[in-house]
Amino acid sequence: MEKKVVNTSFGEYQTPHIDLREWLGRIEGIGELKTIKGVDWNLEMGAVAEMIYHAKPENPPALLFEEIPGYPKDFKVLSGMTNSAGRLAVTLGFDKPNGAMDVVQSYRNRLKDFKLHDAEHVETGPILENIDRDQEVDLYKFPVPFLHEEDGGRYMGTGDLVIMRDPDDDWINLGTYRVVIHDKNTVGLWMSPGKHGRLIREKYFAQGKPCPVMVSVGHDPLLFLSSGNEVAYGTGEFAHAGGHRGQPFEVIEGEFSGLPMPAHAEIVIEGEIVQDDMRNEGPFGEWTGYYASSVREDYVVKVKRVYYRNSPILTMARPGRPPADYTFSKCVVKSAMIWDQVEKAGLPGVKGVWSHISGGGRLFNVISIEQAYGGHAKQALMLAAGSHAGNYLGRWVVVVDEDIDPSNLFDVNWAMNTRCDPVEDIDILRNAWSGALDPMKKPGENINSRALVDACRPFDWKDDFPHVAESSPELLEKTLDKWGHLLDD
Ligand SMILES: Cc1cc2nc3c(=O)[nH]c(=O)nc-3n(C[C@H](O)[C@H](O)[C@H](O)COP(=O)(O)O)c2cc1C
Ligand SMILES: [Mn+2]
Repeated sequence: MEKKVVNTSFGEYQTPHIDLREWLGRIEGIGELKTIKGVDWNLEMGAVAEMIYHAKPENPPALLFEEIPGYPKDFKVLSGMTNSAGRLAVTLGFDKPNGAMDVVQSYRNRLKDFKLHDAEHVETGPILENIDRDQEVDLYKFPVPFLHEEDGGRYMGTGDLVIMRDPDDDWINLGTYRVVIHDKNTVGLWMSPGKHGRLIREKYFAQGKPCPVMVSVGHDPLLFLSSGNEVAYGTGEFAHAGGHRGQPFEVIEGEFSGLPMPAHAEIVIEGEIVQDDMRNEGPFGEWTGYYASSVREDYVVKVKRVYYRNSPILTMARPGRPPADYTFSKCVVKSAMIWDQVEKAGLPGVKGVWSHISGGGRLFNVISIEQAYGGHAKQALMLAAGSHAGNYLGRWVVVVDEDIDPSNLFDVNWAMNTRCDPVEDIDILRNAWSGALDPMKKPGENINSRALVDACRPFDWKDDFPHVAESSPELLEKTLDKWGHLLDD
């Protein structure tokens, strides 16, 4: 791989990082890795992650669980990979940020002129260090966590990459979809209607064929960022993550399916989804903060191969009542993607986008604009709600003026309280894309409604709108100069 030296404000790196292990060294270097020994896979790991991510929503470390009881000493689990502004910046190769909006800006700037890098096929790599075939497959050899008390099983795939090939157009999709262990060589894979993996599975099934699939459950977090967020249909997420990396990811073809796996992944399972075996899947504590999808029958994957590195690291993302161990990073990437998509759809004057953590990066999205014409605010609402990144399982979209920081919930709420006339300024969209995880939906219902909230000053009399009762920047500066010391104690 080409090595180039890049100076970032973190220091000098040989970038990009080659794999999860090199990346772990870097985040340890910025003081954001916490190693914890002796935590049990059975509920403890999930509860410890919840405890830390709830207690320290600002800048929590990544958690590396080591010496997990009942497992080989060198098998590890990693939680909260990208869940801070600093770790996101290291992962994506940005300068040291001043908070979340800085990372949103950098990500969105990169997307303006983004070049995809298709994966490069290689013959060998560390993922081939160990291969279990057919009858040798035993998924219980890994310290897979049982995450929440009411879960229907041990979820091996949470911070995962589900890898599939479109049988018609031959592109490779990655999606992050939950994977539960049913028995030593069978897993359940839940993909919500409309997700690319599910559309692909339906194509194989329509042809009467099983659907080949691979799941990486330990890998470079850069891949997770592309896999777990909405990249356009037909654009391969390997190529998308390679675009961020500035060079291709190396992939190796699997023995069973020929699908590509990251050459530097930690653990990859390979097999096929079959039509003639259905088993109970769920419930699972989810990102909305509820056990929202009930137990139902779903298709399963028959696992034929397991590839893993020596001393493997399983990557975990534990959804649950927010904030969870991945929600911050989801919100950053989501905000930047919505910003990029509304701009590419022609919206001018966007000052910021923030997808709030309380909504899991989907349910409460705010866009701020500098209004330039009547209807501009409504256009912003419709595009933010309709963009591919902002569409699935949304609820509230709010547009605010440029003086409101969309990530500051207090100020957004103040704008809603003072610049919005509900009868005029709230529109309801019906029959929008939702899914089983929506706690407001009955089983089987996959659509919901949206509120589009215009919390901007009314454009037609914006200049006559009451002035904000706060000191002018000049008076504020003078006051700070003379009296700022009063803030010191
Ligand atoms: C940690 C995490 C877990 C997720 N779990 C699921 C899941 O179980 N099923 C699902 O349909 N989407 C899930 N998603 C959302 C999808 O990964 C996301 O919508 C992504 O865009 C799917 O890829 P696709 O656009 O190629 O379908 C999850 C996302 C994250 C970040
Ligand atoms: Mn996709």
